[in-house]
Amino acid sequence: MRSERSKPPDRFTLHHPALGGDSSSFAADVRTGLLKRPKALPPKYFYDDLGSQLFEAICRLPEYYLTRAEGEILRDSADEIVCSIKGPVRIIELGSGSAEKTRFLIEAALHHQPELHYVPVDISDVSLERSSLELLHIYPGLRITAYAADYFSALRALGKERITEREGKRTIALFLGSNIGNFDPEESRSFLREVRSMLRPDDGLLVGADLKKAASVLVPAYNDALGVTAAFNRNLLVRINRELGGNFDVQKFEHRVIYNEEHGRIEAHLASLGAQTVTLRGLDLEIGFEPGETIHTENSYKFDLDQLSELARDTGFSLKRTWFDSARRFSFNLFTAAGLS
Ligand code: AVJ
Repeated sequence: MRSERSKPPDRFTLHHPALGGDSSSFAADVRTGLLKRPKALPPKYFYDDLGSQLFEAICRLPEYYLTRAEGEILRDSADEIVCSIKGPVRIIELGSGSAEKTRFLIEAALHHQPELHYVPVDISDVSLERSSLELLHIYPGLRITAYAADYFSALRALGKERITEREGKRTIALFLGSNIGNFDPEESRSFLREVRSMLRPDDGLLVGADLKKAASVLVPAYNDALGVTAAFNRNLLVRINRELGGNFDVQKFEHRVIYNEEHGRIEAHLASLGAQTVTLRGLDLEIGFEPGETIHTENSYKFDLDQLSELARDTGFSLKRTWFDSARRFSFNLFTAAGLS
């Protein structure tokens, strides 16, 4: 007799832990950000449905080396990475996006165990649903519990569910794609401490981090010739228009990118072409722009190995091992949870 595996829908659960709070926090964050001097908006709001798809297009651009470098590491080392955590595992992924590269790790885990519980977290529920159904279709041994939320709401929900204490398995948490680059040094510390508090000693956290390199390589990666990254950045204004009743003239804002050497980060801005006033009906707000005035929309920090091991040490982990692509552009860092003292 053939044993029947359950069909995808039975193996898939989607949670919305932050539901209700979501659109109101977008409104509040946009108000706060546009009243700041200099003006600034949080990058997590890039990822509406179109924004998520534009980001996937960015990952295919010739200038955006990060995705290919990361793919190279995973292709070569997924097995080694999974094997450095002993015993059967579950995989939690923070910011799973299309989860394309995660397949290497899922496959490596399924070489050693018949079934795998995968717990992706992403701010876009459309991406989550799409990628999860695809994965369930490919891997009959997979079960998925997905969380559509920002990182902090999801971590809170995961902590409450005590997911990492169940099934007698170790956890490998994934934070890939240099997503950590969006955080300031203090933010990345509070985030990693939060992750650490959900994990148990000897669990692992795999951190993908882009490495410091020449500005002549970094800047084009964030200011590509086709203008896809420019569209990704300006789509934030399109989203504000749609969801908050704004009247931004998107053509009157230009995508600007600099490498800030002092902070070791790429910065993205939207610069106002001329003096203009924008109305946000949903916020009952009018915002003036001077010619050339900017909205700071994103930081992408670049790392060296000292910073990464310091980051691990500061947050209850130790940096156990680092993998590189052949050109040493990108790094995969295995943080293991140290015992809490
Ligand atoms: C998704 C945060 C890793 O900073 O490289 C890509 C986002 N922004 N191009 C990055 C991004 C512009 C990306 N991360």
